[in-house]
Amino acid sequence: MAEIREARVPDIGGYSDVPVIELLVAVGDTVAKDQGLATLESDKATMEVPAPFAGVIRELKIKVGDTVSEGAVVALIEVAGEGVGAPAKTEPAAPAPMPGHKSGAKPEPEPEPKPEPRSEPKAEAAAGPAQARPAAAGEARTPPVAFGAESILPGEVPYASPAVRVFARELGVDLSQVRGSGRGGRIGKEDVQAYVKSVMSGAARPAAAAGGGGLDLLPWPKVDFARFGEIETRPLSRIKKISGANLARNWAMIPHVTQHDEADITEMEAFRKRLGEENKDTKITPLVFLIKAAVAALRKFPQFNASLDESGENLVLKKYFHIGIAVDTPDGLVVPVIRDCDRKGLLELSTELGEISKKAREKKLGPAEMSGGCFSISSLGGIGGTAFTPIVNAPEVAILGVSRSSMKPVWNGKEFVPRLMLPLSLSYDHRVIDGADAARFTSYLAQVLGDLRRLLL
Ligand code: CAO
Repeated sequence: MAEIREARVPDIGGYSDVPVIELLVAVGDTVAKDQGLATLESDKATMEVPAPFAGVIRELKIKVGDTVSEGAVVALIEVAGEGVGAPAKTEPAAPAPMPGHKSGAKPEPEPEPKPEPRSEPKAEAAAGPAQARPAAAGEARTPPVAFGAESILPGEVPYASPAVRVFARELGVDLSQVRGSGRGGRIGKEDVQAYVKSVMSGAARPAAAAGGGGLDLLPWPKVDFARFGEIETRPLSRIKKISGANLARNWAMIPHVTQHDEADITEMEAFRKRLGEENKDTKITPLVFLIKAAVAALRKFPQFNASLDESGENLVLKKYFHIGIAVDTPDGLVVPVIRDCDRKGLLELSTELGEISKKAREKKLGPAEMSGGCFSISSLGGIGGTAFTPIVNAPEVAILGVSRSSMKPVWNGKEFVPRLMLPLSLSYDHRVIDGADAARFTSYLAQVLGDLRRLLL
């Protein structure tokens, strides 16, 4: 006989009486450990209640519209094959408050957008009342936070709940153009829908288009691809949807320039190989050397370790060195952050890099592990290529792209000698960084990578 256990609301950061806005499972569903059971939403944050253990949902103790606090029973879960005949046990979910995103100056990682029933048009489906969604067995719902999810750009932050923000983003609506009908101008889903309807009917044009100062873009081409041959339609992954929206905004709003350079890493590679032989249990790739070199360059050029504040008029300079690493996962790009890289050695960084890459690919990264970055590195060196133009991960002001090193003939003043050259591509926000500074930054990076003793300076 199986055992029935209670799943309770975990520590949700001191919030109480938080409304349930969505049930993510239904009675009879099989859930995996950590799979989301319900979404709670306060004024400031959206949180998901994870299943503390795997099993089958036997009873839901809450419904949409209820308010709950820490310790409230969310569901009774039948845990297969355990504790035959044992009485119902109480087990709070792991203390893993889910990411919310705040409507204030420091947005946090994004919550998972609500899935849409296929038969309905997107706007209607996403706006409809919260409803239980049958969960696929074993579906991992650890909320990945995509590239730039904690971004904040200069300008006013519209007053809207996290769910409304997710809804608006799904529809590509810029909330700053929507008039809120709620108390104090709060924007609700109905306001977003009304805005979309008015734009679709031609009654309103996005302010940016109307004023001529924004992106007055043509509508996306509507093509019946099936007319030209066989096709298959696949929905984008959730990570891709979220990161896509962030990348599109960053690309459109940040005046990007990419500075290309090369570093002679012949000596560095010899050292890396020696280090690898001495530390066979740790995989040491060129990336950790790049992290250390980036820290040295950020120290020397502090305007790169900075963000524009909300007004867009001040630069916030950071005294810490948290480096985001773009990790390619089967579902899309995520950017976990390695903290305090200035205080860590190559071996420690290698271990941490291995751990976060593994966690990223297993969708196990928590929101805290993806926030607070100062500068990002996107390495395609393990794959190939000679250069690329990475997109700045707002509100950071620069990102370093790394391509594959190759042997090249280099003129040493007397003759050509074979040297291992590493291509570097630094994209930067030209509002903050001048081209000359970017060239100094990459030259310095190349110097450090060319002679690691400079890290001691
Ligand atoms: N030149 C030559 N070889 C390189 C290299 C470079 N610049 N960088 C890494 N390599 C080698 C490594 O040494 C390793 O070799 P061995 O297997 O012989 O030891 C191999 O390539 C594979 O490295 P890796 O990719 O597993 O490890 P990494 O530390 O270089 O990178 C990570 C880790 C997580 C960043 C990487 O796996 C990844 O996900 N990269 C993709 C990031 C991405 O998608 N960026 C694009 C974003 S912009 O749209």
